[in-house]
Amino acid sequence: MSNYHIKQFEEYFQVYRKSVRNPEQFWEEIAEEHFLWRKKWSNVLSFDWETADFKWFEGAKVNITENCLDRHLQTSADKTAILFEPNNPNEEAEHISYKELHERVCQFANVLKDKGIKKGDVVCIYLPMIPELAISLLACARIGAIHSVVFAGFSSTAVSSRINDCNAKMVITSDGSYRGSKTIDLKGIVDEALNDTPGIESVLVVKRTNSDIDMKEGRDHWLQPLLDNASTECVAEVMDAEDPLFILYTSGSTGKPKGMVHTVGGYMVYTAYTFKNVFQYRDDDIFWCTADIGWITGHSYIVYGPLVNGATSVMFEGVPSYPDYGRFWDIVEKHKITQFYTAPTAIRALAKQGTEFVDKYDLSSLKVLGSVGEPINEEAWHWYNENVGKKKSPIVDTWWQTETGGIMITPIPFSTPTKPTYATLPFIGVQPALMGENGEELKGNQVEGRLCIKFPWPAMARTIWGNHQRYKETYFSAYKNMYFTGDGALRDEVGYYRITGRVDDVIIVSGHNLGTAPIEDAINEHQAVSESAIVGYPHDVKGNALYGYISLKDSGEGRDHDNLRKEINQLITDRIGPIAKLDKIQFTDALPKTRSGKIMRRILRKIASNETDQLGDTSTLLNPEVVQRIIDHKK
Ligand code: 6R9
Repeated sequence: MSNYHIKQFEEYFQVYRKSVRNPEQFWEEIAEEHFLWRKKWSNVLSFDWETADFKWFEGAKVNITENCLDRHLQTSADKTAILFEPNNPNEEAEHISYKELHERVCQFANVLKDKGIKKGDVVCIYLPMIPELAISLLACARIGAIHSVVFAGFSSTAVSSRINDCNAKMVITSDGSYRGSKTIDLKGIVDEALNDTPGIESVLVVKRTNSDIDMKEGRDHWLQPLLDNASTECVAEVMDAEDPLFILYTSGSTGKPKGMVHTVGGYMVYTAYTFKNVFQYRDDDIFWCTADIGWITGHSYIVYGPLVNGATSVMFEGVPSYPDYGRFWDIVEKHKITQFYTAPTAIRALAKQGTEFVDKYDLSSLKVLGSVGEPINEEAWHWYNENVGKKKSPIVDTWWQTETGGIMITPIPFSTPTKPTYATLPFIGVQPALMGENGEELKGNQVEGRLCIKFPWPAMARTIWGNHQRYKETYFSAYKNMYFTGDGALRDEVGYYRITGRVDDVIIVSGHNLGTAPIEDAINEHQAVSESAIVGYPHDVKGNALYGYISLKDSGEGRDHDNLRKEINQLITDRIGPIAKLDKIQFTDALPKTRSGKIMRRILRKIASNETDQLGDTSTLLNPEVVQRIIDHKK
């Protein structure tokens, strides 16, 4: 009867058919049987594509932390919920049981309340991958505050713009963070960000690196003494299923990042259900997702999905190359990891080191391998399959997005036959469509088009914080009655999907989405720059690297180009963060433009990728002669 755990390919098809034939009934059954609700819904789903309004489990009352924590106390209080592996391999790993996690979340939640945080307030979290990060998310959720995690590699400008966009009242940060052999001054970055954030009333600071930092009287508070005085019990706030759970920013093709809003009920059901099936999670498994909780992958598959299922979820503070390139495999062996979920960029970086490191460790505990964040190329797929999975562990190439909340296209391990570079088949309840140039749906197999989803699913983002109009325009206006993903995809002869990459101005570098517009805005701030265009080009480790074409005022007469390059990358680091730095910068006197004045990025992309034989007709450009000059001076 229960469709909660799918174990066979046949079963996948059966359940899939059922889920699309009657989605409401399907999701109602899943929701009813496997979650703790304070009150049942009055309506499973209502939606309107025109206004872009979607509601799941309307009328239901729930608190996600009761599903993540309280519910497991009777059956598995002593089971490890979070297994924390510190940056330094000589520092002991920390096993936090469900009971302890429950207490620590409650204490933290009481501290938040004590500092005036109430249901509906937004709390910005800027923390490294330490247990307090997961705990702070749950503490917010406990009292109905909305968390907005900002990846702790973002710059102070990126932090302040996100804080102001969602009007956060509090920041949770740490004195510093460890990343490999480096110590990063997180609190300094926050201090700088807060020069410009009128809404922030208080800052909670976790002690991690014992760095010497400034604490602003009245605003900044060390967390630990507050926790010490807080009760380990905190009644969970009863939330509506459609109340916001969190905001998470993602890059868009235009300037400002989009604060995607996820709500409690649907997100809970979908992340839990995908976690269980996509990773074939069983009770004694030790699940490790290497993402940072600053990204959606960490939200859904380090924190919520695993904890709702009562799983043991590993959190790793460090980097794959420290103290050496064997660190991931050392952790797999040490903690007997059963599911390992990482990004192609990490696989490529490790594969570059040969097999010396990976061969040293016993990886026999592994059962399922996962990949996420960008297309996985054939070579990386085989390296992963042979050297990590020893050709025994299926690779789940999972396609999804911040906006989708959970995994959307993926094999089910031990069921779906995998195929390198293919995300294979839609997950239960997911109805993909490929759209052609003229807005028509491409039916049948062996077609390639723009990937859309033509029926709502429980974990879809409900809006962009403070800008529903932008949500509607970005995702629901390209095609009628469907969600447009921004990705291109093809469907092969058996119906398997392969994601071919972004079709908009978002470039995925090392698995991080970067919008070209904000990078160009940062560059254009430089007083010597007249305009700029950023494109991606293939890179063997990062997937894509960034190539900047920059035209200078006065044609850059008498300028020191090396120095300019440094200044421009520094500006990008300051405005966005080091992940957005350009790999190559070419100065030019002009950029190729259409007659309507649009920069022809398509041509610039071809030049950056050394495909100058495929430029097509450039004669219709406003300034075709510029193209040859750019080719002649290519970096
Ligand atoms: C979960 C996550 C979303 C974009 C998405 C697509 C790319 C993610 C992929 C993949 C090919 C996969 N992407 N998974 N491309 N194969 N398995 O990464 O969310 O950071 O919002 O990025 O990442 O282009 O549109 P997010």
